[in-house]
Amino acid sequence: MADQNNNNPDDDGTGTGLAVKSKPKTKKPSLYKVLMLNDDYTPMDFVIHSLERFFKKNREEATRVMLQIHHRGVGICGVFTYEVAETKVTQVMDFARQHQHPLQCTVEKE
Ligand code: TYC
Repeated sequence: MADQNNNNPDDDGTGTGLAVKSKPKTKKPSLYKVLMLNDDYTPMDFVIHSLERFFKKNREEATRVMLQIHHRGVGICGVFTYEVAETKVTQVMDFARQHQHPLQCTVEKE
């Protein structure tokens, strides 16, 4: 079969080289969970609003995640590549600090 999806640097596409199967060089990036932690002070509405704003959840899903954190102590906001996960954590923690809430977020490898 012709090498249609050609990632092979040894194949110049002229059809004169060795017919070897190309191996995709791309690797799937590792994924990281953004976890949100419960506390006794952050208002439920603020948590719901944060989940809507930074994790693009609708009201129903944001409420479900907030209640899970409230009852179990921790919940998953989303799963992202490392840089995106770290950015979300920073955004949520900055937002919470601005409003003087102790809301905490962390990143954990999947
Ligand atoms: N436990 C908080 C309260 O009763 C609500 C809350 C939910 C806080 C989730 C943080 O990540 C959190 N007001």
